[in-house]
Amino acid sequence: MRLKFLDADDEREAAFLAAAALGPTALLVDDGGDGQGRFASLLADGVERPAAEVADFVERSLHYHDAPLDLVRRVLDRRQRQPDPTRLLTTGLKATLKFARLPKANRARLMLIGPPAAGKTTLMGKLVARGGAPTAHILSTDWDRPGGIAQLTDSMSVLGIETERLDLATNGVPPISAEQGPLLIDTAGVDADNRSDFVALGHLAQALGVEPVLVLPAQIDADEAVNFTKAALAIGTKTLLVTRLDMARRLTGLLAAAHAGLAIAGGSVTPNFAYGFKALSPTSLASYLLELALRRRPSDPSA
Ligand SMILES: Nc1nc2c(ncn2[C@@H]2O[C@H](COP(=O)(O)OP(=O)(O)OP(=O)(O)O)[C@@H](O)[C@H]2O)c(=O)[nH]1
Ligand SMILES: [Mg+2]
Repeated sequence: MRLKFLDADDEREAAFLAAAALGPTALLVDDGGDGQGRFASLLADGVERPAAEVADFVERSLHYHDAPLDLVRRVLDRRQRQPDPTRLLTTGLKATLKFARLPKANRARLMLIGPPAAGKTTLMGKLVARGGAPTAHILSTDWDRPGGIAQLTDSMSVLGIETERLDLATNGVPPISAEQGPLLIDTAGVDADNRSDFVALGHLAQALGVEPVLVLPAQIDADEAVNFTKAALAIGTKTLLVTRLDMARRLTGLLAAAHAGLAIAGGSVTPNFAYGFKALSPTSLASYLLELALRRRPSDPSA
């Protein structure tokens, strides 16, 4: 038996870390052709499985997440070379999707954009709380909607940070240089079909010298995710953050958005304001995808 110690602030974070670090704990074996599959032999360290069995498990897992077919095909192209599911999926994801790292906390100049209730404001707190960085400048465009900025100011004031209003309608934006510390901007939710809102955010990001980052909730469906991705790419967004990873049973939207061109940087795994941001690498994402597929419930139509 192997023991691994993980450092987490709550159970949601611990559950995510365990799934992302350990990967699938069982192997799906032949089900006698009834299409249901069943779990049997535990994956023992160092035990190699036939390539076809490994590929079958990875393929079923990707279909469980409704992964784009092109992604499934390209992952499975590597089937002969990888002895276990996590490695096959990791190398496949690495070759097929883009991954990125957020800039270090003390150098971050980011603007979070995305659909209403994506988790942008909650993520602001997680980013501010990263790694003992100098106090960030916090701006928000979400101040004319009842309660919009209040959620941010209340939480930021607990961290001793003042939130400034940013008016999207005016052309003048406060110049905040890199020497003045990190700069994080929260924005009001946008509709992917309303491209002028996206364009306005793009201009603002350029004027302030910040990188727009698309925030999507993990439960978003593939079509919506691709719509948002296209609108975000059109204003120069390169990076994707995914929230509510602790609540999603399938990562359909994440895979669709990444397949459409955004680089996966990480996600959020708790509703807590001050912690629970996790970077996602090909390995941790592969482990998490396989683990979720294994956890599927018998009531799932595709189980
Ligand atoms: N379980 C869980 N809940 C989350 C996570 N991130 C955000 N939430 C919850 O999702 C809801 C929406 O979060 P907000 O941060 O207000 O989302 P927003 O994008 O700022 O929303 P608008 O400003 O209204 O567009 C809140 O109830 C959060 O507590 C997460 O990672 N896990
Ligand atoms: Mg908000």
